[in-house]
Amino acid sequence: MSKVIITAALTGAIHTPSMSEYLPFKIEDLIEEAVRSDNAGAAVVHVHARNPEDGSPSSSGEVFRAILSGIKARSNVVVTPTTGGSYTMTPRERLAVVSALEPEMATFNAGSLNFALYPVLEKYKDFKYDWEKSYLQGTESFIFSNHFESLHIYSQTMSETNTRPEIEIYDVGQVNNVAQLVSEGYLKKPVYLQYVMGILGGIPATTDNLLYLIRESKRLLGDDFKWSVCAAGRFQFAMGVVNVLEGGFWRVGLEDNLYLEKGVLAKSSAEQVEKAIRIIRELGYEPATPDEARAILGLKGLDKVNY
Ligand code: KMH
Ligand code: ZN
Repeated sequence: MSKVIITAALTGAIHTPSMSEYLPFKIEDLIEEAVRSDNAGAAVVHVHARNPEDGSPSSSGEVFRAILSGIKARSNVVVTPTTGGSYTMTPRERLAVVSALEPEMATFNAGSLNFALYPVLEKYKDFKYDWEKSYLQGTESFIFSNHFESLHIYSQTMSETNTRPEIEIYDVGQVNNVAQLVSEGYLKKPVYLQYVMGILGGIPATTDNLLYLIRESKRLLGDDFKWSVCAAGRFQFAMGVVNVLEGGFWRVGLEDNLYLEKGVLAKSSAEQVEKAIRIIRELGYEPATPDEARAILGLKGLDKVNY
């Protein structure tokens, strides 16, 4: 039975510090979190940069370099920095990490959508930092822009740096965007997709929708692609199990879900990695090691990065 690639998404740009004391944003905490997730069995860690002072989303090349080189010094895990960044960044600012650090893999958001976080303000009232509330409220008028011109630039840049695009799919039409980019020669098969489910503005996290995404991907792209799923909040574990049973991989981590179980905050992404691996082992699957993930995804190797 093929190995399951488990990804840990450490912090993201969705959750803010006041939502959980365990959400890492300082450089040394992100490095520590990556090592813990590696030790727990993750093959890949997904990294956003945050301002070490106040935890606000950052596109700083220095911060990314400090995080990624700090992880590389202590772990062989595959590191996938974001090109999604946050809505406070321009497309060029979001992409800069790829040209600068030439990572093995980076996210590639395959289309535009509303990306709304403002409803969480019904739950969270008090904030430690003054940027948090306006950041969340600002998503009411946010369109996460990934039009074809930027998709062409992003894919060209990633082929120049031999960085594998981890293609984020938020809704079924974006699978067709990928097919278009393949037909234009901007993306090469076999592609690596990640279905991102349960974002307000994207496809809801249901089993039917996941099976539909897989079926539509096979119809449009053929059978030789690999895929993972990342589902927000309470859907994280249910969608992961379905996806593994369908032959896919699984992303967990505090970027997508702050909880280990109902009402219990996860103390780290590593706790969610451990839980996911307990579950897949009960089902007869084994997690992939970082090097097995490199072989499965055709990554260039940690010795080829620029950090
Ligand atoms: N933020 C997640 C919903 C990215 O960082 O470029 C999807 C993601 C994409 O992680
Ligand atoms: Zn992300």
